[in-house]
Amino acid sequence: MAIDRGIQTLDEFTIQQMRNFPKATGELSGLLRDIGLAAKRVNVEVNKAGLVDILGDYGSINVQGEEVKKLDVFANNQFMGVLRHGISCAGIGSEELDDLVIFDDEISNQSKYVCLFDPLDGSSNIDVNVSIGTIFSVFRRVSELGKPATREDFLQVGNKQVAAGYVIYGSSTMLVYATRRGVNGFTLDPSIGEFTLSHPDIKCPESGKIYSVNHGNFFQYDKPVQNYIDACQKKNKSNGGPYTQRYIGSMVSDVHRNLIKGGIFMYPGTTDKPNGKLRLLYECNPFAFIVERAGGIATNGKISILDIEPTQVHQRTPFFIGSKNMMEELNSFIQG
Ligand code: P6P
Repeated sequence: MAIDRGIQTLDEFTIQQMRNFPKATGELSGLLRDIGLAAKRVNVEVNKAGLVDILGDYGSINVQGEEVKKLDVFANNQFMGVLRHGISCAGIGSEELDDLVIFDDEISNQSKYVCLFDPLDGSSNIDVNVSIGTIFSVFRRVSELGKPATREDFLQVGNKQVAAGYVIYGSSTMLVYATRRGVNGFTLDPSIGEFTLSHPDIKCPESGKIYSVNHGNFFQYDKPVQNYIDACQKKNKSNGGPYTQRYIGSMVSDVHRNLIKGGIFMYPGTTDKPNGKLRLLYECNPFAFIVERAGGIATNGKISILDIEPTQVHQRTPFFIGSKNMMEELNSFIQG
């Protein structure tokens, strides 16, 4: 007799996915459940950030040279904590940590995966109540199990990711993650305190009418990028427009909106910062994996983000991501 269990929770969904792979050890499912738990704890603090003294600066500067917000540190510690004490992760890299943290204990050294995090992206928006998010990337280790994880486990090309996802702390709290089997979205149901499947099998619309870029840097962009932005502004009913410009300044929100509605997000290189601002390993790679699994495209303006061979944990890259047809039009401007 079929039992109607109602909407699937994240835990039920990951276990269902594991049942589809009889040889699965359950480590990846367990890792995703650990991330979901940490996200729920962060969500509580983000939702009351205006009420307690968790706002404001932590008084330190991170490796990026940016003021560290107290919530940044709290979020980093939550994700690092659940993974260090879980059974699925051998170590992490994080925007908030100068270098990698190898867990190096008997259980962790047997774990198959490593994770990279931006624990709270867009944290400069915390004090003004704009949506922020967590971004994560998961690799299978290339080093010998039973020994501590190594730098090579983390510096893998993006198309080697086994999973990637993000949490958006917005009007509702959502966790979206991708594996090679597809992209699924879960919305936190406060009545049961569980992420529940709300957006099964997400596909990025092939076309869109939203372009997302910081116009303040326009005159620092390369000419082809300027020409594409100019073309976006000239779209009308006769050539697939009119387009709308939307830029929240919180990448998780901007990319999530485009993933659902269609659109393009750009953080190009500038004359001041030729490699742009966004970090490859824990911002661009995970979103590129997610959006490409959903049918979109992500590049650095020249090659697929997922083909970039990383050399440093915090390296930056120009970033263009979104609907297939919009990315192909951008590429036609860049190719000239
Ligand atoms: P700018 C937030 O600090 C962030 O890393 C991304 O979330 C966001 O897309 C970008 O920076 C915004 O940068 O230079 O346009 O303010």
